[in-house]
Amino acid sequence: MLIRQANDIRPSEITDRSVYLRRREFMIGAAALGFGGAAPAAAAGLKAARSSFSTDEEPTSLEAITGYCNYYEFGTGKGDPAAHAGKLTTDPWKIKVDGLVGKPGDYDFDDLVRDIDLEERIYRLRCVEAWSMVIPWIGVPLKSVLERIEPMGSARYVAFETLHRPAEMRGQKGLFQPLAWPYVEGLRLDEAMHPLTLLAVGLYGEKLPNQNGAPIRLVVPWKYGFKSIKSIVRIHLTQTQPQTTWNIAGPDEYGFYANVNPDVDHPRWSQARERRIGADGNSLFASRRPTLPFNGYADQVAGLYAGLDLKANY
Ligand SMILES: Nc1nc2c(c(=O)[nH]1)N[C@H]1C(S)=C(S)[C@@H](COP(=O)(O)O)O[C@H]1N2
Ligand SMILES: [Mo]
Repeated sequence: MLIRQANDIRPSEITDRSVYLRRREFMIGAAALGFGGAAPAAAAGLKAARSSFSTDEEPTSLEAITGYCNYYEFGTGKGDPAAHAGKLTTDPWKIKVDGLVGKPGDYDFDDLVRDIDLEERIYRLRCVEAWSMVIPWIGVPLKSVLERIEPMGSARYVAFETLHRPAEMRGQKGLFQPLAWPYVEGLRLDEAMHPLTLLAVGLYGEKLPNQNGAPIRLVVPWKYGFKSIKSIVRIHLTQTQPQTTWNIAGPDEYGFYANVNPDVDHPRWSQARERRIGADGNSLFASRRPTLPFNGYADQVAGLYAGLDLKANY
């Protein structure tokens, strides 16, 4: 088993994270003073100022973020993505943009994000399986990419697709397929345009590791993790609500909205509490922290759902 138990994080890793956070602050301070690129420790990484949307909670270790993953294209085990995603070719990487947009096309992924300032966003991530992490993403607001491709007035939803490439994604080979491929997800256009919605290209100051969705993935911090689709190859604007992979797999268990909601239990387990990986212990009896409505982002996003029955629209 490659994955160490979450409760055996070494003190040195905690120090690493504190150093990382101070380094980031130094960089941002330096950038403000006009020394942007001069911060030596940051020279190899992605340059990004930390967004004020960031939480000040302790980030989960890089080791846990990259070692404990859900990415079923590489297998259903938490360690499978770390073990097998290295195989994936992420350069070149094309993204098909189609549907109700003024600027459709097959884009090189860098062209879609070019000249948009990278930001660091430290977000909570709450998986529907009742565990959570804090991840220092680097990315761009999805809104700025959507504006670039010019959604038409008739567009109501944004649909996303992950790569289907069985030759490099071993979870897509063989008789037993846990999900229908390609993995697909979607958002209402207003959710997609919300300032918290991110297209991530990195984490912990470096390019995204393959197991976390290289080269580009969605991050929607107030929704269950499965909405945050990895390794995007298609962005499609539509008038009708798109199908989503986990809803196809279990319509009673996984809705289109999938807003984090401690008051709506999964049919097979409670969503009232969660286990913070690396912080809450790993045993069955370890303490769980309360799950917050909209994963703690209610102030920013609850207004998107005014008048919507959140129990019916889970
Ligand atoms: N293409 C694809 N995207 C995916 C998944 C997946 O299996 N395939 N898993 C989802 C789930 S369930 C979660 S919790 C998050 C996990 O992201 P992380 O492994 O980077 O923490 O990715 C989401 N995006
Ligand atoms: Mo998840």
